Amino acid sequence: MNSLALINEFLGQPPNASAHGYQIDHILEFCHWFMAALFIGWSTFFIFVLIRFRKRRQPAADHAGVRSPISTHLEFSVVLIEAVLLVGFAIPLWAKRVNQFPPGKEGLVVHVVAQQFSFNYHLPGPDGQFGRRDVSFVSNSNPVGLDPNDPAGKDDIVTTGELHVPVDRPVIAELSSKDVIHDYFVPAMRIGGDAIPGSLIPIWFTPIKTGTYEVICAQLCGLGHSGMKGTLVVDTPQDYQAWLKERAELAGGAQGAAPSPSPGAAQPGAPQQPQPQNKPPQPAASPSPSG
Ligand SMILES: [Cu+2]
Repeated sequence: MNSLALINEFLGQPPNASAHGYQIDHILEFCHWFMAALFIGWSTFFIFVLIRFRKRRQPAADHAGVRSPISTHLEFSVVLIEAVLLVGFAIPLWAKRVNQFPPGKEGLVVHVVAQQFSFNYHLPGPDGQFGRRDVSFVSNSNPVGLDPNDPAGKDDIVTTGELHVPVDRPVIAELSSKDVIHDYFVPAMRIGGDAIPGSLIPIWFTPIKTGTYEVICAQLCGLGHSGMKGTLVVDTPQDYQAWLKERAELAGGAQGAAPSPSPGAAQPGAPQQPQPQNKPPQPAASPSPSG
C-alpha cells in the first residue's frame, strides 16, 4: 500500500476510503509509471538523435533514412502495452463498475438531486419506498419536488448538503439534476457520475472507513460551481440508525404541520421566500445560491 499512498500524495488525492478504490489507484499508479518510462525513453532518444545527426557529422542528407528496425519494434511494444492496459485492465474494471451492481436489498439506495449549487438527497424512510417526485412540486421547502399526496412519500427523508451512510454497506446513488449538468464526485470514494436533467444515472461504492468526506461538483455548472460542495459522513451502523431516526423525526414534524404546497407556487429560480416557522433547521452545510 506504500506505493499507492505515494501516488495519492503525488496526485493530491485523499486516501482511499472505498472497497474498489485501490483498483483505481493501482491503474493510476501503473499509468503514471508507464508515462514516466515513455517520457524518459523518448527524451533520451531525442537527445541521441540531436547529437548523432548533428550537421558537422552528417553534412549531406541521407535519403534512405533509418535502416534499423528498433524504432518499429519500440512503437509496436508501446501500442501493445497500451492495448493491454485498455483491454485488460481499464475496460474490465469499468464494466464491473457499471454492470455488476449489488442487489437492491443489500445496498442502500439514495436519490441525489443536484441543483445550482448544492446536492439534495432523497431517502425512502422506514417504509423503504420512495415517494413520487415531480418538478411541479419543487419549492424552497420541497427541494426535490416530493408529491405531498403520495402516501409512500410521507416518511421520506430529504436533506441538503450532507448525507450519512453506514460503513461496509454498498451505497447506490441515483443521480439526477433539476437544472443543468452537474457531476457528483466523491474523491475519497474514487467515484463520480454526471447528474443530467431528465436522466437517472446510478453509481455505487462501498465505504470501508468511517469519517467525513468531501463531495464536490465536477462539471462546470455555473457561477457558483466552485462552491458546490457537500459532505458524506460514513457512520458506524449505530450512528447511522441514530441519524436516520433524527432525520425521520424532523421530517415527520414538517410533514404533519406543513400546508399542502400548490404546484407552481414557487419555481426553482424564484426569489427566496420566508421560511415557515414550523420548518426544521436545515444543515449548515447547505451552500447559498450565490456560491
Ligand atoms: Cu454543479
